[in-house]
Amino acid sequence: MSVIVTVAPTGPIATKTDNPTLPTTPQEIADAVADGYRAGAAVAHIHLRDEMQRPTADLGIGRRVLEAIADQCPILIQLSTGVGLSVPFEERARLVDLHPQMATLNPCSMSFGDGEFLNPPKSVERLAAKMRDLGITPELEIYDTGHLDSCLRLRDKGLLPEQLQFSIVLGVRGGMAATPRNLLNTVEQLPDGAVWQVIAIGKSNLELTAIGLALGGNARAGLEDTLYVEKGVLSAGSAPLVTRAVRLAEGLGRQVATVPDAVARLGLLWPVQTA
Ligand code: KMH
Ligand code: ZN
Repeated sequence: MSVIVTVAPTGPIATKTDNPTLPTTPQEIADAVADGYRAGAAVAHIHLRDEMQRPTADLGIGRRVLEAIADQCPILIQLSTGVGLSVPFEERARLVDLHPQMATLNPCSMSFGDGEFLNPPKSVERLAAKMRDLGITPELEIYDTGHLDSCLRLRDKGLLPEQLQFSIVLGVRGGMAATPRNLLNTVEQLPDGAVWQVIAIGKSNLELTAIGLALGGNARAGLEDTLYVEKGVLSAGSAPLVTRAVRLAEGLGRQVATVPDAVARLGLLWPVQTA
């Protein structure tokens, strides 16, 4: 089974002070995505920043980022509706009006580091229904086992597509710790046929990405999840992290998915652009 690699160049938290190569302007984000695409990524997970580097759900900035990416490469777009802890849910949810092929769906509220990540049940249901109606594939973010149960309830209500796609998020303070045991425990509970990847935050990023690949999962790579390419060495952008994930996959005898491969595996409803 091929490996879908997702590049995640900019998360909600780090700034250029943490890593000067973190992209924050639309052009910088697009350039980082294009570098990730050339290194082997088929999907781009996108967070937006305003001119002060703050997370934003501004539709104008979103449009500029998507246009700048499309100018450079045909990578599949997955917009984060997680956006950042400071942005209210309804603003975050409006991002799907930009019609990405995919968007994240965070099923539950939780503590997140020192803050709170608010995803009220009825609002999550409304967003899932809107994504279903727009043909946008949700990536379901699982930070703890109860989150998987919540997703399965959404499925049972007819709010999710047949092909389920999960991210198992490990290492957020407030969610599961980044341990092999937590990863395995979650993988074992996923429904048959689900597509999944590991999002390993922080210093266990490499090890848990490798274990996820060995277990048959996909991989996510980029400065959103770790700022370092090896212990004590800041990564010069996200491409070295994508290259590292590609090497891991190939070392395990797994091929890296192209954009059309990823469209087929993820059951996406949108046509593929060709370069
Ligand atoms: N930032 C990660 C902890 C999202 O953007 O909606 C999880 C994530 C989810 O990437
Ligand atoms: Zn994200």
